Amino acid sequence: MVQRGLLIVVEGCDRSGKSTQCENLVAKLQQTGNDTELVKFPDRTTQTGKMIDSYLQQKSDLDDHAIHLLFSANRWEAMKTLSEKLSTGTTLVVDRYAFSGVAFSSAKGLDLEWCRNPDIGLLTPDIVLFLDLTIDEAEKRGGFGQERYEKRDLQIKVRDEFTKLQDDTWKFIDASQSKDQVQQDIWDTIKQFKQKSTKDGIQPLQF
Ligand code: 2DT
Ligand code: MG
Repeated sequence: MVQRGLLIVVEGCDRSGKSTQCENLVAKLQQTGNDTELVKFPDRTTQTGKMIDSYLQQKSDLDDHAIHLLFSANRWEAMKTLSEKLSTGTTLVVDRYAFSGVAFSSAKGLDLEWCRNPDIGLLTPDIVLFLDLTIDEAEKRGGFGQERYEKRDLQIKVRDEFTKLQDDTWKFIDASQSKDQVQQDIWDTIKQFKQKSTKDGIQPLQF
């Protein structure tokens, strides 16, 4: 029987280096012989993803609840494919997941518990790497972009909301370090986790 792949989620505020680090991690896992793929949410290529993209680029407006549900639907529609990949041995590195969904919407003022509900039942990550960076440090990295949520005041609230969501699957990574050091910390964390989960016998996938 094939050992299932790991579901590794990477979260953090904008400019924390998530996308670069996700690419590095995927490359490193592949080089060391692990069948691995990169997944990114929102997936802007699907029908829901196109609506999300237009909203983020401020080309369209949507009620806060409606966009929250769209982000969640954008994950739900991917679950069958992702779960098949995991069960056939592919490890997935996921750039943003339901934690971003809850952190951003609750930072906008929606009720935290309400925000959690639509994502209940999604695949549970094995490990969540949180790339932690203060908003001052994030801003020093060339400022935020032009998208709807890329604003200082909101980002401060988002970071705060993220910290309310942590549980024992979370590992905090100090994202203020050099790119290489962050990469090293992530690799050490993943290596340790892989050793431990193989020794303990990887648990079945949890929905
Ligand atoms: P990127 O900059 O990573 O493309 O993200 N977001 C993301 C939400 O508000 N809810 C969600 O469920 C997810 C996954 C975070 C685009 C923006 O979308 C926000 C930043
Ligand atoms: Mg962004």
